[in-house]
Amino acid sequence: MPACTIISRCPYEGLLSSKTWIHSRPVNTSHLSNVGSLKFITHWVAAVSLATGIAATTTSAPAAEVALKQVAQGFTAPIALAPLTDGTGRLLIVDQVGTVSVLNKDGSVGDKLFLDLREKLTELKKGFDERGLLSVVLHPRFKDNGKVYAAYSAPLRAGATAGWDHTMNISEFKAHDNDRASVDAATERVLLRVDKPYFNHNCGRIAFGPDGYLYIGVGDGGGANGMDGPADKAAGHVAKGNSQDMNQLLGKILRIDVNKTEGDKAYAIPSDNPFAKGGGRPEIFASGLRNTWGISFDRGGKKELFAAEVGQASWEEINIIVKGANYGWPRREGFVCFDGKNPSKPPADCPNVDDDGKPFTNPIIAYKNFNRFPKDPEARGTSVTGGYVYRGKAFPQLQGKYVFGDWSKAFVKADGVIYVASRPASGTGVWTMEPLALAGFPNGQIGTYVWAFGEDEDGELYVFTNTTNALIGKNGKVWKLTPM
Ligand SMILES: [Ca+2]
Repeated sequence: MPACTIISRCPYEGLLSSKTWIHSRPVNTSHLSNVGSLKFITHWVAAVSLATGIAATTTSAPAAEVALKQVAQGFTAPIALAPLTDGTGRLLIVDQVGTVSVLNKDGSVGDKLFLDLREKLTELKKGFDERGLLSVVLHPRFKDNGKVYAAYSAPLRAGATAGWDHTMNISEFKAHDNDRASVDAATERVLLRVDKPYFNHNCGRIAFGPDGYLYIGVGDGGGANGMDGPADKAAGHVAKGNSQDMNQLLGKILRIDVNKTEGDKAYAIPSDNPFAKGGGRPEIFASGLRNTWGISFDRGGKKELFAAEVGQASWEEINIIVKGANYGWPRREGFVCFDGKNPSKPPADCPNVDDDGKPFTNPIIAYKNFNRFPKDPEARGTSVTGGYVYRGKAFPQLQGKYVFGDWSKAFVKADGVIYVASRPASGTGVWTMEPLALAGFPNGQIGTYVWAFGEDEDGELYVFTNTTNALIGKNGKVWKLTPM
């Protein structure tokens, strides 16, 4: 799920009417469905860089071949995977329309849903929509306690600002004690509610960190440019940009302790959160973010938190999220300045510190977006899709590299790309990126929208695709990066 650059095409900005999106056409991808197993050939034959950035081994072995094997189909918009950590090797597949299915080890999808939240969602559009069920993760001790966490778009709660769009719920559920492969939705305990002024920029990507805390990506409120447009009815942004306002949760990554409660909260604040003792909302872990579509912890190396940051219309970013850091939106985008009132003409100069005097943190990757750079050979896509640092066993040549994607080269055409990024030899600073070359599909282009990535218990990676940009149909598929 996309987003946001996409929003450069939203009605807010008047470039396309909402009707245009709703009727955006599915494209012919029969060439994919007939293949069954797409073959990737990786390009690395030489140095394998570990997360430390140290060149570890050199080999003259032939290029490793990687297949992208279809493991499940029939979804509308698959956007997340969670291993069902009950010892059975089953995988949970999250569909944005509100369902969670069980993928058995033999490749069959169970008839019974793991979780069904369709009745709890705000009404979704039949066209392009960034709302819905956005993430499901299991408690690190799920096998013992059966606890499950979800982020989803609920109807606007009572008491929210009139005219706003919906409320994002972060909720805990419990799986049945006698059947860990099913959850009773009635066990819901809402931990946190975040009201959203617009339908877009929701993030809603959640992950447990190696510290056992729950990390939550919250978008900047939506609309476009980090501000309200002239035609917007409801004031959804503060003047400095929600992402720069430490007294609200929009435009941040949050960190909470779901194992305790504190005061009137249904969770506790980790004592070393940046504002745990004041100065801002205590849930905030990092700020200055727009729409982090994909957050994941590296299970190796320094266990860093990677976040794909969907940009406006010029730059797409990957960030390593550090406690207390401010990533600049909407003052900066990529490595350059940003001005929401004149988004296509970034100022040559702007402060490189936030209102507290803290220097903004640069991304590790920023690539050009076709919307602003349609003919630039350096343009790589329109909306970054976050992935994972590869730590599996199947592909030694991918060890420590960040595998991710771009949703599509164009909004109305299914033309996503899978990329891989490598840490610089110095260990820090700007990473390099290149397409994962695919036999028959040059330059990593797989002819579908790349909605999301997933990782199983072995550290092997999955790609979620769809042939349409809308929440319709059943063409959503799950692919696994598999050796030939
Ligand atoms: Ca940034």
